[in-house]
Amino acid sequence: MNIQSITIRHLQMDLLAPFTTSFGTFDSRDFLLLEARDKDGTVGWGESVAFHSPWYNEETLETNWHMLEQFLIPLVLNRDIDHPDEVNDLFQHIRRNNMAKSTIEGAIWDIYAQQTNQSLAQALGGTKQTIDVGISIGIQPSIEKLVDLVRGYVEEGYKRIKVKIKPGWDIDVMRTLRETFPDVAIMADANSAYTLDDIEHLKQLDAFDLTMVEQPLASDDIIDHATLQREMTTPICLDESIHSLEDARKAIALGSTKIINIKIGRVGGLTEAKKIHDYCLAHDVPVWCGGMLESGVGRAHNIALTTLENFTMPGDTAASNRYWARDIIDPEVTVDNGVIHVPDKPGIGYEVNRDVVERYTVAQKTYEA
Ligand code: OSB
Ligand code: MG
Repeated sequence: MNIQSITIRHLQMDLLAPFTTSFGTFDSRDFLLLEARDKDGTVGWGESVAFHSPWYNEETLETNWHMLEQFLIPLVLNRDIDHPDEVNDLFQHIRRNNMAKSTIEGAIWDIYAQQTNQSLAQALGGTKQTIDVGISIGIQPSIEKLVDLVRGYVEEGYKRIKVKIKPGWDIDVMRTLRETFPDVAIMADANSAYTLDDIEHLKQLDAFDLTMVEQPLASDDIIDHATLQREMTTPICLDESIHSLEDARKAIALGSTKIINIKIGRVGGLTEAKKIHDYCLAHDVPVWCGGMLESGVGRAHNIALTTLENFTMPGDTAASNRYWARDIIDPEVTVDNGVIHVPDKPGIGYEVNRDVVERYTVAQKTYEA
């Protein structure tokens, strides 16, 4: 591969319904879409999952654009690259900015898969033809509204229900859900809304047979989570705290996490995501693929990654129509009785619809070799 041009687009897409977490509400999604063109004309796509504001982590759409323009694109343009794993090495001396790195690395994986005539899933070493998916539901105005939503998604076939929690929207909510849906796999995601002072409070969750509780404590913590895990029977799953294989190794060694949520952007790309997957497989730690309210491009990357064997728990990669009136890919992602059929076409396996992309684009810039 030898990348000759890269176009960054800023897209703005309305969400069909607001999505509320313990750190804020999203009404629409602003993100960067990256298009890379190889010297042989092959085009690959990547998506930055950074949000408009630094709520989930320190990156934003603007910091990603800055990192891409000033540092990452110059490292990649006009350089001979044999395998996408090399991109991870090329970026190694730049600290963090993982979502920015992942944007470009994902596009190069897409090109590599097409040029070797494989689906992205195959290129990554994935074997599954279908993947199990769950759904993540934001904080609602009332428990009744939440119960209605959960009922609808259970009827649609989603294999696991994840509910956002925060102080004041937690124990009663989870109790009601468990009583209403005794046999459904249910979990809670706190997005770092608690501290160790809440240990006695959080322990009440143990009564509801939850599959796991995701990131209850600080986004940069792996010590207090180990303390909490010793006190709780519900497995803790880290999301925000894991940025690399090294983080995963340390968190597992400390007993801070029994399950890992892998997000491609948060860990700096597919190569690092696969390393974490492989390490967890060797250490009997199940993983699942998290979501960042992605458009079709990021969603396609998530689907491909989830075909690796240790993704044994349903992820957050729901159908396009759970988020968007019209996704930017053809076909849109559909969920059939809780599973997504993995495309077998070369690359990400979905066609980016340039007319739709155009409609959502508010800014763009091209960088040539
Ligand atoms: O913590 O997993 C999270 C959405 C925005 C920010 C953080 C998270 C989420 C989700 C939604 O849970 C997952 C999705 O449906 O894409
Ligand atoms: Mg999470």
